[in-house]
Amino acid sequence: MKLIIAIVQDEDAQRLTSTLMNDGYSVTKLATTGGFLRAGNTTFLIGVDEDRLEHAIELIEKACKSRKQVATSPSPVAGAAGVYVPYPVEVTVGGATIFVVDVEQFRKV
Ligand code: 2BA
Repeated sequence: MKLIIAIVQDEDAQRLTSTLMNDGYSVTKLATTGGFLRAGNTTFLIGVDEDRLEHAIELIEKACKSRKQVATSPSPVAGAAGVYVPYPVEVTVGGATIFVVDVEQFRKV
């Protein structure tokens, strides 16, 4: 068995939940926050048998779009006064960031 950890944008989370549930996957959603943008995103935990792993990843790919987001980041120290000046940074986020890890045991007790 494998555990998929998929970090997706909040905008895609509802659609992805429905898609996965309709195909019989068990899903847990966590409300998470990206370290760079400091904005909310959604992390899915999906336990799958190995023969369904690639199909699950295909569903994630289809449901998650990449988008541009603007973040306000502090610049490095400006001048000798040590003042931080915020400036906008445009980054392309997602579709999805996916980790696949081996599950040593899966038990429901
Ligand atoms: P954030 O950390 O908020 O990052 C949002 C987007 O900002 C990233 O999109 C990337 O395009 C950009 N970005 C991140 N760090 C950057 C940096 N140091 N300099 C310039 N741009 C940077 P994605 O790569 O699609 O990542 C989306 C979210 O997935 C991330 O949100 C984070 O929550 C998670 N993530 C991505 N890679 C990860 C990793 N290796 N480990 C854990 N979480 C990760």
